[in-house]
Amino acid sequence: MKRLVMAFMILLVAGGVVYAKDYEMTKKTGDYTVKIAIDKNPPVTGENNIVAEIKDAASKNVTDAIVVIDYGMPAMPGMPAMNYKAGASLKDKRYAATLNFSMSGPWAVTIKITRGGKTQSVKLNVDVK
Ligand SMILES: [Cu+2]
Repeated sequence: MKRLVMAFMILLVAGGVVYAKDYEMTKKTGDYTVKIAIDKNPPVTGENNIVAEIKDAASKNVTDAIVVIDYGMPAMPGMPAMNYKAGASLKDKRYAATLNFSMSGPWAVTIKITRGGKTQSVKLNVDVK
């Protein structure tokens, strides 16, 4: 029996390696808690799908916001600063967008949440492979 439990645990661990988890993080801005997930871990050059779940102070899903994601890279030798914008659309109570990283390296991603005429944002730094 002990051996069976052991084998099952090994399977679980091995399975975890095969099915790598999303790139996930939780950030706060004002009353909002924003849970962010990117479907590539690590994020890669090209298209990456990002979803942001926004909850208010009462832990209720925010579904009436306008969410825009700004992402870019500061200027570097031989490359001017790059800045892109992606509008997010609501899917399953989460805001979804596709980010297209044109090169590897450090990218700054800002999620802007506008609701009731007020904009709040969360920032994250993504190391693109
Ligand atoms: Cu660059």
